[in-house]
Amino acid sequence: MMSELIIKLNDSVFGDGPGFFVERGLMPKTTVDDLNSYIDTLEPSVVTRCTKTPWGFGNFRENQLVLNAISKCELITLLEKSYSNFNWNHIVVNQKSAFYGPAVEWHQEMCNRDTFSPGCLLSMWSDFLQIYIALDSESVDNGGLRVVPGSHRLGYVDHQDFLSPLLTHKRTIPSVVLEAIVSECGLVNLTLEPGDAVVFNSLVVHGSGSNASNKRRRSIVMQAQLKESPWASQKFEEEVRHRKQFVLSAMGERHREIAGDTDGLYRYLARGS
Ligand SMILES: O=C(O)CCC(=O)C(=O)O
Repeated sequence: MMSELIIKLNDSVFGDGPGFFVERGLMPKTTVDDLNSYIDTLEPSVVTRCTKTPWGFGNFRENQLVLNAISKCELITLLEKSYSNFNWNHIVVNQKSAFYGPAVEWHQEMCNRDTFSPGCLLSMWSDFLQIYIALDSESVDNGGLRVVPGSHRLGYVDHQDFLSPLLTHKRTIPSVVLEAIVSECGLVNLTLEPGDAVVFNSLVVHGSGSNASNKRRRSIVMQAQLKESPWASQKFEEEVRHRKQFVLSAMGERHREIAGDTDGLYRYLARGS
């Protein structure tokens, strides 16, 4: 099993393969059920704007109950044993609530390297591993994860600053770049059952659509740090400043548009104008 996993990681994830693999039933069904029941009791830490539907529940990397649940996943315990400096950078739950779950922008994980590992170089992309575990059934209909196979072979691609539907700073791949990448690599709409996992590298392009269906899409999104890397505090401070400043300036721009044109904005919708 150990050698099988290492082969899969070396070939499919870090080598010339698709950059990801799907591990069916990684988390046992009873563990998924227990985890869902636990999350149901939590107050969300992030909700969608206006509709106030839950989106996030904070970082669980020090939550013993969640750590126990993920320790039930054989592949994860094997990973922890295989890498001497194995660590979780983040373990979060993304919940796309029925009807109002927001889309996730198209990106490569490395675009946010100065948040999760400030100062690390792009050449260190294989020091990180993404693990995504579905806690609900998901497909493209309820905003399931979509990946661009083999996109890591293109290296790091252009990203632009982006204001997410939750009004947070994100980075996303410009549409012309994305079109070129997808026409070269294709696009996979994953269909996952609760407990199925997707293991992918930090350069694979991925994103997901909004959830307008009546089915919740909840998942665990984890990032493993496989090797130790130095923490550049100044880079981190700059990153935080940049991310805050972008949101303030994008919202300020919108504020000024509205303040300068209150009537015009609605007049074209009004009868008789
Ligand atoms: O929740 C999603 O659809 C995207 C998750 C994601 O960006 C990730 O797993 O790294």
